[in-house]
Formats: sequence, C-alpha cells, structure tokens
Amino acid sequence: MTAYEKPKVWKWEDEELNKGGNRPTAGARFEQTLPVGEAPFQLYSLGTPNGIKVTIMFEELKELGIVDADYDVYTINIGKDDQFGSDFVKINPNSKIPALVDYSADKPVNIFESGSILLYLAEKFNKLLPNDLHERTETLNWLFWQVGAGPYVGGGFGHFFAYAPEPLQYPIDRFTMETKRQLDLLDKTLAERPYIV
Ligand SMILES: N[C@@H](CCC(=O)N[C@@H](CS)C(=O)NCC(=O)O)C(=O)O
Repeated sequence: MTAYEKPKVWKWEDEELNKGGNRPTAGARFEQTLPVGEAPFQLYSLGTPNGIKVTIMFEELKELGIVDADYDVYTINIGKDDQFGSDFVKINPNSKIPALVDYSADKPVNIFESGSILLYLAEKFNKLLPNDLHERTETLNWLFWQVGAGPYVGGGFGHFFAYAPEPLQYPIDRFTMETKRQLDLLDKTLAERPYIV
C-alpha cells in the first residue's frame, strides 16, 4: 500500500489564502447598502456562467411577451468580496451570485441558487416548464443536472487548472476526465435533438 503524506491543511488565517471563499465561516463580513430600482425584479449578479443563466431566462421571458418579467441588474464583484456584504447576505446567506428579489409578490421574495431562480421564474409566469408529467420531469432532470454538473467544471476543473496556487496532478486529472465526460454527454445528447431540453 502506498503511504501518503498527510495533506497540508490550509489555514484561513494565512494572508495569501484568506480571500473570497477560502474562509470557513458564513455570514456578513461588512455593512453594505445595495441599490434597489423600480422594476419588479432586482437581480444581483455577475456575467459568470451561473450569473448569465438568470439574465438569459429574463430575456427569453421578455421575448415570449411577458412584460412583467422586467428587472434591474446590479454587479456583485465577487473578486472584491461584494458577496459577503450585509445586504447581499440577507438575500443569499450562502454568499454566491446570482441572487434575486421579487418585489411583485405580496411581500419581497428572496431567491438564490440559479436552479431555484429559473424554476421560480418558470412557475411564476407558467413558461418554459411543461405541465405534462414526462416533459416536466425531463426538464427538471436536466435543470438539476446542470446545477449538479457545473461545479465539477468550474469549481473543480477550472479551479485546479487555472486558479489553484500550485498545480496538483490528481485533482486536475480527475476534474479533466469528469469535464470531458460531461462534454461527451452533451455531444451525444445534442446529436439527437437541437436543445438539451
Ligand atoms: N450553486 C450555485 C453556485 C453559484 C456560484 O458558485 N457562484 C459563484 C460565481 S459563478 C460565486 O458567487 N462565487 C463567489 C464565491 O465563491 O465567493 C448556483 O447555481 O447559483
């Protein structure tokens, strides 16, 4: 049996690593006042793959003639830790973009997790989510697949390949294989139909 050295455990107090998500505590780190506009939906986000899902959804709804799907959008700069400000944390205690507030309900509704936001908007406007049991389930299967699979690609492959302070072969190999497998799944599915769902 191979004897492994005990892995070095990062201490969040380390100056070099004490950035963004590399801290073992949740909650607000500083006082913050976020802007609130006039539109029924207020979106706090960034143009990352998780962030743009919500703006794509809003634009698709508008394209379908839903005038109430009007939104204001504000940048949350995750590189500058905006996601740990007090107002943002009140909307998403998990400090990740995207986060949305619906002011058109009887009282404001906070919505976080990109999949939850897409489902909320689909149900609210009764669009892009079929009522038929089989089609609805197939849509939800792929909705949950993408929120489940995304972290292997971004937080897994992307993180260890591009952002980790040192290149480590095992996590790079593992997440590269998983990412390629997911891309192969997409290729095979899209060979049979024009959209995933
Ligand atoms: N499961 C979440 C993931 C959201 C997420 O990871 N957001 C990233 C940007 S794409 C973020 O806010 N990162 C900031 C951080 O980790 O501190 C979702 O689907 O909404």
